[in-house]
Amino acid sequence: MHLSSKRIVMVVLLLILGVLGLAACGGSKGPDIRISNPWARPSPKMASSGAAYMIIENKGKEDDALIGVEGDVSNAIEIHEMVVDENNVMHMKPVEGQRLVIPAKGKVELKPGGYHIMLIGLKHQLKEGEVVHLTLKFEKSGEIQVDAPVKMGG
Ligand SMILES: [Cu+2]
Repeated sequence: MHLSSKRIVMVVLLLILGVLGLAACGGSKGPDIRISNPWARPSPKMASSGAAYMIIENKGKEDDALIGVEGDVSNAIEIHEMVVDENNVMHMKPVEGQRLVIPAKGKVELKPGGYHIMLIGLKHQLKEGEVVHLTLKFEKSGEIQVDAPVKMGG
């Protein structure tokens, strides 16, 4: 008798813990993408391309990936990274497969000297004060609109 009531108490405790656990994580699964501090660099006169930066955070429990960016500011938009070659010279190149993984509970910072969104074939010079509208495409989270103000530095 004593033993079984102890057992019931245990079961009730486990149930309560289970409910609390579900409440704590909101019952949500999958990735949870947040974009912060988007900005674009002013482009020098005559420059044919520009760059945009931001912090992409994934507060969810599943990886996601940035798989493309669209916008009407330039003829094409690519996800780029910086790499150092055998001569210790920095180059930029398109991210392999145009797929930038944003790990669960992690973040990827797009910044000068690192990952960036390359605006290729600018339709006009990017001047401080204007805003670049971009549509980020994620593998699981779908499309996210971002307004990146043109300014010096992040
Ligand atoms: Cu680039």
